[in-house]
Amino acid sequence: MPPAANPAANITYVIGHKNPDADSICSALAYAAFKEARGETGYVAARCGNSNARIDTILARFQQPLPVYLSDVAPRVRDLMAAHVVSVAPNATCAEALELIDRHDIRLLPVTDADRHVVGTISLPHLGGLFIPRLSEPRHLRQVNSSLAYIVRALKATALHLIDADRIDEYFIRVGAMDVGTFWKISERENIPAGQSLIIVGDRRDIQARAITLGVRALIITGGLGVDDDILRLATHAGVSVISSPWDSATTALGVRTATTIDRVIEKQFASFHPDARIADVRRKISAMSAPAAMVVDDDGALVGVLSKSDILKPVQTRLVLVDHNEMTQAVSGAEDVTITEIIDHHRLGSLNTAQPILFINEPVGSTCTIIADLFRREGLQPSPAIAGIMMAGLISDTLHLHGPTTTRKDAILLAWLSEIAGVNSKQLADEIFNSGSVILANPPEKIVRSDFKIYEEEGLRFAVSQVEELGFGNFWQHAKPIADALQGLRDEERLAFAALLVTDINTQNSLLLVKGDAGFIQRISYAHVEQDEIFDLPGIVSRKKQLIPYLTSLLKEMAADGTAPSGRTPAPFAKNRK
Ligand SMILES: [Mn+2]
Repeated sequence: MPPAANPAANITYVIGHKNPDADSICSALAYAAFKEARGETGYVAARCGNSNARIDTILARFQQPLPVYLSDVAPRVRDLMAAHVVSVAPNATCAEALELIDRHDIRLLPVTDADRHVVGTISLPHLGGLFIPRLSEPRHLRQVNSSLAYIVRALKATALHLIDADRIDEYFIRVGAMDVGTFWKISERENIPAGQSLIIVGDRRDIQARAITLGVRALIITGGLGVDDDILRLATHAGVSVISSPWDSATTALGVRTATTIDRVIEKQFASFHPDARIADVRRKISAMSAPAAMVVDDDGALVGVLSKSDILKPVQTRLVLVDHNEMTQAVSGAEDVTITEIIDHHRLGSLNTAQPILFINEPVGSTCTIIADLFRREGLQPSPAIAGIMMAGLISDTLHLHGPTTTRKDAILLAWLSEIAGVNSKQLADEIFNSGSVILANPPEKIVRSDFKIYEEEGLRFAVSQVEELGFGNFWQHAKPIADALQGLRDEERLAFAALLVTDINTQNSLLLVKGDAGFIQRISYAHVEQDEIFDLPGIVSRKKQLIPYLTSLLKEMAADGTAPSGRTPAPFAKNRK
């Protein structure tokens, strides 16, 4: 079967992390533009989460589209199955099934009804059972389930006289090659009634006449011979059908048997999968099957493809470039099952591993957009003013307009370079970006704690740190209680050792940290409590990545060393099915 055309075959998605922030979206757009500028085709900017007010403001400012949304990139049955499959009707003959199997080199032929519903399957081994003689059952060997019309078609014969041509019945073949006397005795011994007998006979007037007198169902005259007019008249008068086969008697006998309808050899037990099922989920089932392939059936029960054992070994077509992250916990769902071709990032190294060597650029600068701007500049390529503006926005957003602690000299140099190309003043753009709406005012608490949320793994524990940037802490204090409840909900839902929310004041460059989780862990936090035991004052802390995560990690390491580590709620799901 020819491989199915895959619509995404030549596409590589450039995609940021879950719960995308401005840098994630902007770097995806910028890197896709960089690839295009280099003359590399097929790179498409993508995202795996919703936009927010800040991202909307930036995209509108530079008239860029929101990247394509991908919820899950895990390869599906539909990506690897053979579509456009040949199938056969349940009332087809073995000759027709065999011809399809032969012509299309099929190992498993689906049998479908008029609505494309799968009735069963046919394979060469199933058909073989019908044709390989079992001498202990001679009666069975003579049996043909067919109609005279099918027999004429299978033999490419000439119908000289047909009665009830389309009636499907159980017939028994006899070759009339022996004495007229003994000829019928065997049929009587095997209890085969005349009305179900098909007599294959050559140029033997005596047997032809005798068979007609007995009232057989049909005479099949072999060797392409005609039949005498008086015999034909006799047959017509007796209601016996007469067919002229172009083949000799032995070949005709075999040919008649291929006119048997397939209904007895249809294998009714077959595996079927939905086209949207993940390959990872069907892999074990399909390798354990004895059949060479499974049917792919849609919601209406109609056949849409066939997935064979060899299909699941085909290389997966989906390719990803990860920007602004390198940890699988933050990547789009299913990323572990597809090919990652490049990673461009400015975060700590996580636990990702790949099957092939890849281009991996990791640089401790303020934003991923900084790295991409640097790539443009080093290769002597000039981004369009809009893309330069997009990179400025990612850079400004991640570095708090060069005020954040992750800011490097390189960020400042490239922001100036981009500003020139975009024709945009960076201070003005920063004001537009940071005034583009308070996340706390614009969203319900459940969305606030998830708007920029990342899961980490350390010392075998999963935890999450979310961040919101605000102008002042006023909005936060007004909604602190419901936000704390939502954070508790997030911790329970994601089964985390703890969940934290870093609320950063862009004006003063200070943060508050709200924590829900293990009490022993919360007691370890050495910053001053502001309220209760869960809100801490973090003066001068604005970077989750560079300041907060290393601090939280050091606490977890201390606790592990003391043997007081909080109990991990559940192992990370991605860790167990690593290839
Ligand atoms: Mn970033």
